[in-house]
Amino acid sequence: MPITTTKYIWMDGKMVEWENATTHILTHSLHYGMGVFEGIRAYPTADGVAIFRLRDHIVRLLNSAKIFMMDVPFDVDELVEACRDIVRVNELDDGCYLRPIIYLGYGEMGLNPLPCSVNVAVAAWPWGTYLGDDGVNNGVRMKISSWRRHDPNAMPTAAKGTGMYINSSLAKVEAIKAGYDEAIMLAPDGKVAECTGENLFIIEDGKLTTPHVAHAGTLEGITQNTVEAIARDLGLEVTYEPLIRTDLYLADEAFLTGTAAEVVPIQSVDDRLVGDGKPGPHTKRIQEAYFSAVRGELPQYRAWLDYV
Ligand code: PPE
Repeated sequence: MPITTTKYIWMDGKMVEWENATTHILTHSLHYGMGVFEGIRAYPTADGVAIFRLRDHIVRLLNSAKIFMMDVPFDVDELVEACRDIVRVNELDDGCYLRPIIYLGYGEMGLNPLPCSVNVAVAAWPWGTYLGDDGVNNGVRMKISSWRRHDPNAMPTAAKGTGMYINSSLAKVEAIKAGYDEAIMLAPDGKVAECTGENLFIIEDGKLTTPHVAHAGTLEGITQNTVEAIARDLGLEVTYEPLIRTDLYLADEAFLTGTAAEVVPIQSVDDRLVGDGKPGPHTKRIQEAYFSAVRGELPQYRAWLDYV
């Protein structure tokens, strides 16, 4: 998806003009893929633009860095402030997507990352619906990928590491080339894990089920956690259980969750319609509540908003 440029990008504590926010070709992370990042959204609210679950994202970012043994020269509070600043200076009052990234910089080559400089940047730009407006309204067509999700002992799936997304991109390309919207990846043991950049839920008899990080090597989604809270508040049961592919084919409803994607109904999996192929009633209620919560319209979720 093309990027809409803004004025500034925060780099190592300074506001740098968008076109000057560049790095050297021998930047370590570019060669070996060891970087960590986050995707965060800010939404317009009645009280001004607010960043959704900002602190939770920054904590996950620093946890990812900890897993990779990156010594980050900024703490949670400083990075939270950097995110607020980047929305403010770019006057992104209608909302935006934020992309903090921690990467290993220029000056060292070779596979030992420990001597490398650790650099941090935060960009923000307006970003529309990730899987298209039609997907949000009518659902997306999914294909189970022939690419397995990472084994957590080969790649630490709890970390949102830049190089780990080769796996996601391979699955995404396979799905798109085959005429689908998005891929579902299975864990090495064949259980359902997640999508290329989203977690997923199924609903059966009004009960939600989603795979857990510990049994499927998924990323622990912040949107997944938000939806869990919303669904419980709507009186629905939520469990973290292993799923196999036919659970997806036979579910009453299914949807995926992610910061970029938000809440998107699943229309079909491997050409089997989920339910009647239309967004189901529980999915619609959850999706509506999610869109209201992020926009500050539901007081019970307002503590998740970080007003800029
Ligand atoms: N799994 C993966 C693999 C993943 O990348 C994401 C976020 C999720 C689950 C959902 O996590 P959360 O955003 O906390 O609910 N994917 C980010 C990157 C998307 C991109 O194209 O880049 C995102 O949604 O921002």
